[in-house]
Amino acid sequence: MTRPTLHYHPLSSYCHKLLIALDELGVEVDKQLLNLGGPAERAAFVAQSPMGKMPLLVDEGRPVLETSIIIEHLQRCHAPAGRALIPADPEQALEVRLWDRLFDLYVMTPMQAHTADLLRPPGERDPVNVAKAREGLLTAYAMIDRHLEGRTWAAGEAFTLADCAAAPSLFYAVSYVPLPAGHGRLAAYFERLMERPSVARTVDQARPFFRFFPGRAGLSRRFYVPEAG
Ligand SMILES: N[C@@H](CCC(=O)N[C@@H](CS)C(=O)NCC(=O)O)C(=O)O
Repeated sequence: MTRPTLHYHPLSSYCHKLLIALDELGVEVDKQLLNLGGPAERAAFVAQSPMGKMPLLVDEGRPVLETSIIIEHLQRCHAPAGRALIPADPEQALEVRLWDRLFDLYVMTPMQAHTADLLRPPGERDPVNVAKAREGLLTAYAMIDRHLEGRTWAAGEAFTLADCAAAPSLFYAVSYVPLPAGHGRLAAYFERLMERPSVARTVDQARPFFRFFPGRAGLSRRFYVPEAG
């Protein structure tokens, strides 16, 4: 079986979700850094990922899209026996998929809205949309903090797909909207995520690129130290 190829960027939050999963599953891929600034590379990429979204996995010549689907595919077709991020039990699997969706939709999406706003020219910023994204994040933080009562990881005692989604979404989200006081369970969960070796390695591979992250001013100094001058 040939190794799949991963088209990615070291800074991208959804690519982080997949890098964490690859590490947890013990699956090797050939990594290709995407440079979407080049028209030829962009055209080749969009031919396989029509919405222009990364990461893209190509397995045996077939594009596999959407991080949650890619991770499930890797678990099914490439992970060694005993390595899993989606449990076999259907009820537990539903809980994992639910929290994967909640992190993608209600943490990642408003986090990305903050980034998108910063990428606009100053005259075209949309403070109403940013305020809405901020409110959305605060609502999500409260929901997650309540849910974590009695849980180590997002779906219970095992690290799963849901935690792969949680780590990068929260990592970047708190650079825009810090965790409010009073969300002790969420704050402790965030620290557990950052200490997880697969997550720490994913953050490490991004460190040289954080100076290009539009929200870098909000990143904790333990992850990014602004250059002097
Ligand atoms: N639902 C997609 C989201 C992927 C996504 O939003 N990727 C971002 C990078 S973090 C992207 O490709 N953005 C480029 C663009 O929107 O032009 C997934 O799970 O793979």
